Amino acid sequence: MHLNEEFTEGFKFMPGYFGRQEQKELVETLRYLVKEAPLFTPVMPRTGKPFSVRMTNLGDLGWVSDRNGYRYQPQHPTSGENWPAIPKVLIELWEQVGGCPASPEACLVNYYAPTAKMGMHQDKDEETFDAPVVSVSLGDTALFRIGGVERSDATQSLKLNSGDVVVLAGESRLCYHGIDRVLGGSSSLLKDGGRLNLTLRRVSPF
Ligand code: MD3
Ligand code: FE
Repeated sequence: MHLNEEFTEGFKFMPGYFGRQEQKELVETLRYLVKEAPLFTPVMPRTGKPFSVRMTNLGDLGWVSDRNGYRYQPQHPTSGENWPAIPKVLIELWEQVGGCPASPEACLVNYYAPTAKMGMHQDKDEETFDAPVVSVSLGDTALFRIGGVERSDATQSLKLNSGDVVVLAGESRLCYHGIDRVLGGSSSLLKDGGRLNLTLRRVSPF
């Protein structure tokens, strides 16, 4: 396999990082946390067009999008409560694979129904790009696409399966990326199907 070398500098793909039992435990933890901080449907700035992906966050800061724009904030947009803490297993993952001396401040939780997708975008709302983004996929397989730092750059596709971890550091941190589709019914991990993606992030400079 030569996948990593074909991708941009700093991109690390770790297929099957979490085994089935660890995935089940993580989903149980997330089920509890999502009761505390329910999934919400973000909308596009200005237009108010809803995302097909539903979201929530864990940690000191969470990413939200509404008619006023994209930003990180300490509170859930509808309950006004602080986000729940990032669970220990995810802090340990960051420490093991992130190569970053500072702790993650945000864990964005994306839920994809089998029909959901995410258009090509860059993650640029953070105040530092020196920290990596660490992603965990759970549930149905997704077709992930990653390009370069310019929207017009060539792209490559990769299937993200349940339990896979991706680390986006270095140049890959600012590459365009998106989810073209979810392969409904490809995993039995989530009883109602679909896919969860967790992204651990650092927002503030360190
Ligand atoms: C490449 N999430 O939340 S995870 C996002 O599967 C996001 O839900 C996708 O894009 C998902 O912003 C992709 C893998 C990923 C995450 C962050 C990245 C790839 C990235 C940041 C920079 C470059
Ligand atoms: Fe992204």
